[in-house]
Amino acid sequence: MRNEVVFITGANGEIGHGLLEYFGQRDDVFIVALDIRELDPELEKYCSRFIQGDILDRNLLDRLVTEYEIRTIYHLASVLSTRAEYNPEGAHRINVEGSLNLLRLAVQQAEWQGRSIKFIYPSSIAVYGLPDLDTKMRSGKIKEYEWLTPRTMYGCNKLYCEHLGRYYASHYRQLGADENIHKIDFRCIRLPGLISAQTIPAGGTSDYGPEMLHQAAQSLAYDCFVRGDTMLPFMAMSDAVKALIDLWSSPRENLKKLIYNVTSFSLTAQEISEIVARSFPNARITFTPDERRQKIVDSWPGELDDRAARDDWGWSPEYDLKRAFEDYLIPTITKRYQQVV
Ligand code: AKB
Repeated sequence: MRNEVVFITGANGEIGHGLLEYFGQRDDVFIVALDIRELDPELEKYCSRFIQGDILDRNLLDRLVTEYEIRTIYHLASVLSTRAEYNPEGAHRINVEGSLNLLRLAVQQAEWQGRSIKFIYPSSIAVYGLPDLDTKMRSGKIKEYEWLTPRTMYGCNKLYCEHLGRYYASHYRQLGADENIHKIDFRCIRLPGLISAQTIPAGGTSDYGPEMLHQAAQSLAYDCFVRGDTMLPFMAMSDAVKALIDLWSSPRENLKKLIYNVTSFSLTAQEISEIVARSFPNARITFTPDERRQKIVDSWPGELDDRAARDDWGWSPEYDLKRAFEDYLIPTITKRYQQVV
């Protein structure tokens, strides 16, 4: 009998670190991990196998079918919002064609195994596109079906991949001869900005939150690229991992939706800087808004409505604002840079 394999793309990324650590502690789940970059040596012990490779390489993905019984795919690999704007077509290839390749792998696995495969997809607040700041300020908590008019390539890609997931879950090959085809068990969360104590993000537009914190912890100056009054929803990285695990383990019959908002706390860039300055007295934080990146965050919701996730699968973050900074981020980051020095 082959072991249950969880296949994780983008394994070396920020969320990948947390997920690998979680599954690595379990002895009933084997991880096959993929990333375009080398894997952080710290993570190697958690993987049955690591493959350095490209999600656009269909031959590589095809070979997996003969080797593993993949029950779950966590498709984390993507090009984030700021980076994607410098090469929109390249980002589209990775974010959309790459996702399609993974959905195709899920279908192949489902056919071989005669059952449906869980496909866990982290989407983003970038799928939303509020038309102006005034609307953002007036709109309050945004629900899953509101303002789906993204202004970034990354947001368009995430939204489209949500639709692809819905298609593979409900309508795949709907005119084909085989009506009993195993559909994909697609499960998606829309994540807010994430703040990790262990890793530093790259290429996103909500990055000012974690950047401020990590720079201050190293006594380095930070010039924030958005206005102080910019409000976004955020979440501690460990809660993002928790959400991805909780959604994975939830019985399918409890899930009334395919796509759920999840959030923890909302605060302004100024509020983050004040918390950071209180914890790191050497912090030097200034604000020089970059008008174009500002427009991107102004189009993202200030707050998310995650009632559906709470009702359907019991979503509840472990870290509210106070706990996130006081119990997790500040102590862990402090320790991290003390060790480096
Ligand atoms: C980004 O800033 O692109 C990401 C996101 C909000 O999905 N962190």
